[in-house]
Amino acid sequence: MPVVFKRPDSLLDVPMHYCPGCSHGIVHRLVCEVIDEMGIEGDTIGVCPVGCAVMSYDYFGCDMIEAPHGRAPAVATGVKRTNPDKFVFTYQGDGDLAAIGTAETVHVGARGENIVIIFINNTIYGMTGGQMAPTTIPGQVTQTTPFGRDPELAGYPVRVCELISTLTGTALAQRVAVDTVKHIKEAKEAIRKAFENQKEKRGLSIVEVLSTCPTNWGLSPVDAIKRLQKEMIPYYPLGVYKDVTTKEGEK
Ligand SMILES: Cc1ncc(C[n+]2csc(CCOP(=O)(O)OP(=O)(O)O)c2C)c(N)n1
Ligand code: SF4
Repeated sequence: MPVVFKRPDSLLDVPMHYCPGCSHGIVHRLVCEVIDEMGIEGDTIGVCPVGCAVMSYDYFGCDMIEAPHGRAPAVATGVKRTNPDKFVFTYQGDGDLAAIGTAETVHVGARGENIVIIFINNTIYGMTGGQMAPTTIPGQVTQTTPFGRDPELAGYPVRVCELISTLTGTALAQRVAVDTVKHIKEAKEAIRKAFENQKEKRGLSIVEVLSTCPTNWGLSPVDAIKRLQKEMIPYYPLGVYKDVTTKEGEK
């Protein structure tokens, strides 16, 4: 019988530590499907973040390296410049990328580093117990905003794709979600496009994935998906913010 669905070869066959209903596992799978389809497992080097995906080197079958909190784009820059023939990607949460790592993220776009960033936006610090992230939505309750995020006190959220799309060295800035089958398919296409851009030496590609953290949101996995749809997508519209390969694709 023909096999129609299987674990990607580059996704290691081990139990994951992520909570039930967490999006990290889905996104790992999409990255690995792209790596398999492009046949680049032996030529790919990933950079792990600090956050819940800190141990993603246990799951990705390609070479992986660990970066200090927020420094993944800087580490990826060094890895790519010394290994220009390899595919290099970072995998980062919103605390890692948009708080302590803001400078690194902006400057890989400014420099047009030929790397891929997979950005997991779950509007919260997951690993450390649910503190406010730069992406926390106004009114959202977290451990450090128990009455809801008040922009007068805590400022407004950072919209990463919009910000990075303004940089000349950015080839692709696209926001996707993993709440429905249709959106998961689109997310995979965006990740594929990002890796193809690296092959063609087009510059920085960032794919922002609107993701769930049921544990720190205090919701069931099903209700977490509903929150993503009702609260996150309206605040963080899905779409292509920059795509140097299609002028029409730009917002
Ligand atoms: C320099 C430094 N500062 C702070 C921390 C503590 N810390 C570990 S993970 C984390 C936030 C992780 O949140 P996020 O990047 O959104 O990833 P998630 O866990 O939600 O996937 C923080 C603040 C650290 N490890 N190192
Ligand atoms: S704490 Fe949140 S982000 Fe971390 S594994 Fe659990 S659900 Fe996922």
